[in-house]
Parts: sequence; structure tokens; C-alpha cells
Amino acid sequence: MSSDTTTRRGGNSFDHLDTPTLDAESAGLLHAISEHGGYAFVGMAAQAAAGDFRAAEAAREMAWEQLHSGPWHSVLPVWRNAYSMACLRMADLHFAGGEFKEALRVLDMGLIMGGMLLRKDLDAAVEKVSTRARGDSRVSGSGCNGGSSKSESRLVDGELDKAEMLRVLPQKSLSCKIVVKRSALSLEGFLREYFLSGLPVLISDSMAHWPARTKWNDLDYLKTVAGDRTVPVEVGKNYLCPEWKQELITFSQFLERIQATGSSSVVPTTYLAQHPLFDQINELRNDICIPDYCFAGGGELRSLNAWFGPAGTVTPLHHDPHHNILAQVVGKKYVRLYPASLSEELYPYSETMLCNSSQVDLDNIDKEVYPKVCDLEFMDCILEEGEMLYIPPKWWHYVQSLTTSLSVSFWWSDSGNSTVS
Ligand SMILES: O=C(O)CCC(=O)C(=O)O
Repeated sequence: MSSDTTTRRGGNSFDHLDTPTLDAESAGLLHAISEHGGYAFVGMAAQAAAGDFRAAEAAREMAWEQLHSGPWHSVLPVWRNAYSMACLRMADLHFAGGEFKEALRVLDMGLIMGGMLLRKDLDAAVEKVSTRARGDSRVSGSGCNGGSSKSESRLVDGELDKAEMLRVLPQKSLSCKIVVKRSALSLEGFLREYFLSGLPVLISDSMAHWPARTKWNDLDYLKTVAGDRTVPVEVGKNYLCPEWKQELITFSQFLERIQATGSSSVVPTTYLAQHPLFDQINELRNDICIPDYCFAGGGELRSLNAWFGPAGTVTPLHHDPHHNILAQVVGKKYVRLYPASLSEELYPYSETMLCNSSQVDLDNIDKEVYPKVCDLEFMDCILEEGEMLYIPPKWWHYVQSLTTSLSVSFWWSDSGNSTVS
């Protein structure tokens, strides 16, 4: 907020964000917060509701502290909702002051870190602020795409050199069994031949109709729909390395890092990995379609995640409890798969948090320490743009992007396994 005086709430709805859920739930939420000892928060929230920006900031900081007071799973939902409330108050005041980027930043923080209670208000507020921000930049003549009327900026272009590709992949890559590729596989064929027998399959020609297939390779489009949005990214080689960390940056900054990674080896790898981006950015959600295969087994769709990053990102060998369709929208990835029956030979970590990850670094196998892994049979493939890979539950997978890559994973449970989350 640029002014250091307070801004009083009032005026017409053009200057303010509509928050019908907050208006209806605020009293109950504040009561619950005071029952959890949050008297100071309640005091600040009252001042924030009257238009005091500093109080809104202070309330948000108090809730932020509560979000970081222990492991994430033990944070009480009431504090996550308190955090969303404070974000909405701050965003409203930024919006009234014409500070649209700042408003979007706090709204995204509310979406990423806040609870579910005020989700609809946050979504509606994002829409209102984005629409106004885009209107403004059109008036100022720059346009959301920086003024260029014709998009020439493709995210991924050109072909890969096979020898170069094999040089960066783990040893023995593409020399064993290649995952079977099927074109436009029917749902019935998928069920009978792969889902029920628990076997991976590559499926081509079944996502040509996704708007994302044409739109996401266009930097201008991505900047226009998501440039000012804040997203969590992972920085460093991968999540098993000690120097690995998480950051919150804007999508535009993320795209700049992707572009810089190719031209400089000093830029650390930045990966927008396993993030429910499509719950956050509606325009991107509208660009993808849920594959029919995800309805196999009659279970529930568990999560849709984005995996966006430059060439060279590595997701180390691990397994997940769900069925997974990994859909490749832009660029290509190498994927290696080991069946669940080989778990013992893949040396899982013993700590609970990491017990679905292997201690073996496939990019640099220590044969003395992990002798059993070297002779294991695996399946692998290049997941090409426009293809989907079905990874059955518990299959170990290692993934390396070979170009800048945008993929989407769809995880679902079957009806007998609907309690797994
Ligand atoms: O694409 C990646 O880097 C990893 C994907 C993955 O592990 C998954 O979809 O479960």
C-alpha cells in the first residue's frame, strides 16, 4: 500500500472486491479464532474491515506465524481461514488504491496457503482484479503481452540431437524394454489391456483437442493469463538434495528463469513441480481436458498437478499410491519405470516422509552401495509432446525433461481405494 494513512472501506463496488462468503462467515470465523486464542488477530481484523491497511497486514502476519508453528498437516483449518480473511482484506485495499499486482499477489497467497472457507471469494476477487488490470494495461497502450501484436515467442522450438540426449540420460536408457505406444486407445482397450493388468502404456493422438496444445507454447499467452500470478517453485537439483528449497515467485519471473536456464549454467534449476496450478488459475484449467481414462475403475479424481520447468529437471525415482496419466503438453521428457515388485531392490528410504523415494541416484549410481539396482530390468520411453503416459499405482518412476517442458498429471483412485489421499 503506497499511502501510510488508512483507507476507509466504503464507496461503490467498482472500487471494492465483493466478498459475500466473508461477509456471511466473518462473525463465526472470528469467534472460532478467539476460541483458539487469537484475540490479537480478531482486534486487527476488525480494524482491517474498517479499512486500516496496517491492521490487515498485521493480521496476515499473525495468521502466517500460526501457519508456520508446526508441521503443515497439524495447522488448524481455522488459522488457514484466518489467513485467507486477512489476504482478502489486504487485496481489497490494494484494489481500491489501483495496486492490482499487489492485490493479485496477496490473493494468490490466500489461494496457496489459505483454507477452503473463503475460496470462492478469493477466486472471484482474482477474476475482478485481473480483468481490471488487463483493461488498464490496454488503456496505457502496452498490452498484456508487452505491446507486441503478433506472438513470435515460442517456449520450445527445434529438434533434439539423439546422441546428446543419450549423453544426459541415466546409463542403459532406451536400451531395454520400451513402453508400448498405442494411438487413440479406446477406454475399453485401456481398461482391458493396461488398467486391469497394471501395465504402463503410452497413448498418442488423444489430446489434440486440448486448447493447451496450441496455446501453451506461446510465451505471450502464458504471460497474459498468468504473468502476474504468484506460484510456488522448487529450486535446486531435486527434492532429495540438501541445497534444495522452495520459493514463491511470479509466473513471469518463472518464465524468465526457464529461458535463462538454457543460456547459463549458473541459473539454478527452477521447477514448478506437483502444484495444483489449475485450482489457482482458471484460464489454464480451461485449456486442458480430463482424459476419459481417468474414469477407469469408478474411483475419484484425486489431483491435477502442473509440472513446468526447463530442460534438465529431474524427479528422482519414487512411487505414488494413485493411478496416473502424465500428459505432455509442451516439450519432451524421458521416463523410466520399475514395477512395484522390485521395491526391495530399489532401496527405499526408511524415513516415513521419504519411504516412497529410492536412495539410488539413477544419474550417478553408486554400485558399491546399491549393487542390486544395476541389473534390474526396467521399461522406459520418451514422452513426446501430445502424448500421455499411464503409470499404474506403486510403479517406481524417474522423470527427466529433455527440453523445456509443460506437463499435467491426473491422479485418481479406483473404487476399492477411495480413502487413499
Ligand atoms: O514430470 C515429473 O517430473 C514427475 C511426474 C510425477 O512424478 C508424477 O506425475 O507422479
